[in-house]
Amino acid sequence: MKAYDGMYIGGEWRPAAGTDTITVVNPADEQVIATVPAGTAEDVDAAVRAARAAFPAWAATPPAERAAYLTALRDAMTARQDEIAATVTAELGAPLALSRKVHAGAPIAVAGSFAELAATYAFEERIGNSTVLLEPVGVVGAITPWNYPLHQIVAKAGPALAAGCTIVVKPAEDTPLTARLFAGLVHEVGLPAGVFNLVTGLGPVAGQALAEHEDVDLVSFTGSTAVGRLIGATAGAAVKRVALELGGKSANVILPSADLAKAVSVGVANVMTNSGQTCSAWTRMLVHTDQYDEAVELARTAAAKYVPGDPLDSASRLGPLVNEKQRARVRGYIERGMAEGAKLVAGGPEAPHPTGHYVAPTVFAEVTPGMTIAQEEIFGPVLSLLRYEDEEDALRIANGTVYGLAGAVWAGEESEAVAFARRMDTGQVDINGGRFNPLAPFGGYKRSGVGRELGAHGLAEYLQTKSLQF
Ligand code: TXE
Repeated sequence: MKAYDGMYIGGEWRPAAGTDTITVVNPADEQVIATVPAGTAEDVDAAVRAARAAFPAWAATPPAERAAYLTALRDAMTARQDEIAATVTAELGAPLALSRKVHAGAPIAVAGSFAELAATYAFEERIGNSTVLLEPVGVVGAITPWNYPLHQIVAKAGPALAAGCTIVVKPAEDTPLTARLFAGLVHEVGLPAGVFNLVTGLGPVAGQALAEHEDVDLVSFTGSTAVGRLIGATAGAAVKRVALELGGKSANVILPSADLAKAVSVGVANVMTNSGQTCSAWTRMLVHTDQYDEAVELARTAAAKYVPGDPLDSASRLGPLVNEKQRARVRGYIERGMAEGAKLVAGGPEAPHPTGHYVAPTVFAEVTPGMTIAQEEIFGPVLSLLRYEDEEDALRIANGTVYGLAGAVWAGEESEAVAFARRMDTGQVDINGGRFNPLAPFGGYKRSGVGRELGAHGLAEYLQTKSLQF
């Protein structure tokens, strides 16, 4: 157990204003691994002041120099990839190989992509008789969740720094250690004091103080729809910019011409990865009625490979959920699915281990579009298979939730899948598997959110325009 001190504010680790702490628990064995300070409105105010003071000079720093800092950050994360992975595994419970490849690997790619964008983006353009300047919005307040602890921070800090904004990050209570590690790297690469600040703390205290702070120009939030609504309302009342990345209930549409075995096995892997704690997870698998029974069998077999176990054991493919609250929530959804008449074909609500917040890989068949498990975000290793009669039916089901974050389409010919994807009400669709592209915009249609992250579209969220007519 280690008791960490301080908040990273104005380029140094400063003592917290209060004495309260947050306890960090390893979800695999439920042991306390650390405490960090629980920041207050006073800490948030100090961090916002530091960010404000640093803003003019950082905004005036040539983009190529800002790019060089981002490259240095990418290199520092690459050099510390194993330490990042171990930290994420300790506080989130993700299997170590996943932590290394995705939890550390994705932010490395994202930092690199924003370095490239900072160096090449047209921060000034001539349109007719106007010169349009794209200027940084100012001080950013970033509130991040625990599901991808480092990626969520870099997906906000990357574009903020590339744009010339300064930033205050309030990371999730469950995963502050990864955030502190990142702040250490920011210090190591010598980013000017106040450009990046970190305040650990509780959502309704430090998070709310940051969202409400009058000197924050843009609030960028990723998390639950309930908190997103609050933050959106606060930002709206203050007439300030806001970006919200909320939940999802993405459809994985397997058209009859697809390679069914591949589509099902990749689809199951997509849902089980990170124990289902992924907002873009393809949690609804849509299969043609003629292939449905075969798909259910394939899904059952594929899910059996995700044996829950110690994330430090290289044989484990499914770690625990982040905390007891999430496990209770997921088990509640599984019970609800059973009560509403879905057919449990794998897993279930029973805990597979006496300690650790584990949930068995769970597959439901005979799920109908109106069931709770087909409409609400579960955020656990739970897959629902739905049946469709024809393509129009599949489209209706795919588009039939309040969410629209991601999705997948599989078909024999790519063009057939692309034609279907064009009709989906969602922000991102993977065709026949897809591949992570850090330059592609990520974000939601409908109630999945407001704004985009990643790539040039993500960068644009952190910029405001000024036009000069001459
Ligand atoms: O989220 P919260 P929770 C979904 C997912 C999950 C559910 C609940 O369905 O099961 O949300 O997760 C901060 N003012 N997602 O309870 O509370 C909080 O400290 C300001 C989807 O963990 O929204 C943390 O930093 N901030 C998702 C962040 O908000 C507040 C990722 C997210 O926590 C606050 C995570 C307040 N009043 C959960 N209350 C995704 N889209 O990827 C909390 N916070």
